[in-house]
Amino acid sequence: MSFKNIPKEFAPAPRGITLYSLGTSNGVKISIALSLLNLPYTLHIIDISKNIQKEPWFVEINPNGRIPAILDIDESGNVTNVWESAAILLYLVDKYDKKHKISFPRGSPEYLESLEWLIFQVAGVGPMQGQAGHFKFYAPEQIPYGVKRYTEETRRLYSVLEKQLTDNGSGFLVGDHISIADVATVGWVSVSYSLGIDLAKEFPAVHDWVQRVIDTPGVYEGFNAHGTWRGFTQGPWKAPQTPTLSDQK
Ligand SMILES: N[C@@H](CCC(=O)N[C@@H](CS)C(=O)NCC(=O)O)C(=O)O
Repeated sequence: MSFKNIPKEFAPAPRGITLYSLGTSNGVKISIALSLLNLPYTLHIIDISKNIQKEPWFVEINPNGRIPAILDIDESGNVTNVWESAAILLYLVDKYDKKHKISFPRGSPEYLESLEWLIFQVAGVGPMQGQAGHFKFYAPEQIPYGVKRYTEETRRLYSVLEKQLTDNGSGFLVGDHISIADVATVGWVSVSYSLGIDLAKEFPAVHDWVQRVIDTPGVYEGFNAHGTWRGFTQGPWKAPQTPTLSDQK
């Protein structure tokens, strides 16, 4: 693919990673991972309310016409195009996380576990919570059954997270440190207040985990890369008390 049709204002940087995204629960996954890995990147905000993601040039980058997507251009000008948030996270750690800061070595039990929780997010938490939000806020007619079904299914999935966090005991979903499993999930769980889910009361381990992930240096910046994350302005989350990446610079 030549990507010749990309409009000038959305042109990728000549070298390195260009991220096409927005501050949504799927969008922040990638900016958080890039921030945790301390990788420089060029960001193009895609305004999905204007359907930029459905324009032909964007559909060449993501055939599904959704954010996020990346282009990564190497020294020789070879372009790697990745779309679907979990595929992007896996690509980033495979290529740039040699020290396993947010991943685990291939072949280890934690590697497999992190895949399981990553896929649990993209196949479970994201779609179910997304539908709950759709029925509650965007459906042209109010269908109480739809709101109830998807909100209750979101709660059920959170109970699975609650058990995993309690059983794992490290404070993170997998192994002894933050990983792409946490990164993929936190953007969704951190806005669950809008569905009327009271994490502190209903899922205390999940509640504490969200704040712990936010407090991990780099995460706060990643959340805010596209503008202040609504979880910080409307939700119960606090800016980290511990030094953040930008404080350290
Ligand atoms: N499974 C996809 C979901 C991506 C997705 O649903 N993105 C939303 C924003 S959070 C989007 O682009 N919506 C606009 C649209 O559907 O046209 C992923 O994980 O990357």
